[in-house]
Amino acid sequence: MVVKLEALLFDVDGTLADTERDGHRVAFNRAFAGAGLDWQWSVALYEKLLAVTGGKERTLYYLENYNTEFKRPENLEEFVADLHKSKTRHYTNLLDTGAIPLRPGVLRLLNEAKAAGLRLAISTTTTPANVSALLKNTLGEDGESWFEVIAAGDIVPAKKPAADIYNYTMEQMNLSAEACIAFEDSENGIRSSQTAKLKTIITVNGYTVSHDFEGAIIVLDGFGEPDAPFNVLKGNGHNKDYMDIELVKQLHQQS
Ligand code: XBP
Ligand code: MG
Repeated sequence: MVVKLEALLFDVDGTLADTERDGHRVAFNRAFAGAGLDWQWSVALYEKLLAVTGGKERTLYYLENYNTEFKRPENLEEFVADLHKSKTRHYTNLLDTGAIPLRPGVLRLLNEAKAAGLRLAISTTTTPANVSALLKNTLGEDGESWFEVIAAGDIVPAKKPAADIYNYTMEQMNLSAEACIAFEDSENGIRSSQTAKLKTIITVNGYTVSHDFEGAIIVLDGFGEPDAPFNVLKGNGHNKDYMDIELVKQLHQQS
């Protein structure tokens, strides 16, 4: 017997909002320029860098693989941490201008979930300040209160694809994986949610469309809206045109 669905666990970057190309990437470049560095992360290079989650981890990965010429300061970790603090300021400032909206269908789905009495949480590798800024600028000043748990960033030692952030979220909510469903957009994301034994709904974006989503219960090109249907890339859409709570429940019941 399938356990009743109690909670929806959301990834942020790429899932709730398309933040990477025009948000995080731009903020990294502004931080680099501000620090007098000539590093430029193009749209194409950033796709490769997204192999690693976490901004500090991604910067180190860049230096190790794409900028080996750079003369590293002795205190590299501290240098990267300072750079990343500046990146976070640029990113949250960018969000404060309203530059990044929620993906179509997200607001409707969150409202439906609340009305249906489902519990909501966030499980992300991004920095907590980034989540606050996104939720405030899209849902309103009380945006964070829509979510019972906001698990983010360095709160767990190992970022996605490790399962830690999802396990942490479920522990906080005192829920088993069977009672939850995860929403993700990337391969690192689904590896994390699947290792935590969560059924996972995927909505892809430009950066993740060719990722491997083996084991996802469904892969969609978006959440869809009544006047803008989604396309099912893999799985059974149960004759629906857009993601609503009925479909979420149907997908959760699927074995
Ligand atoms: C998101 C990330 C984050 C952001 C940047 O991955 O990898 O690193 O790109 O955020 P996911 P920070 O959507 O799988 O959680 O710079 O704050 O780390
Ligand atoms: Mg993501």
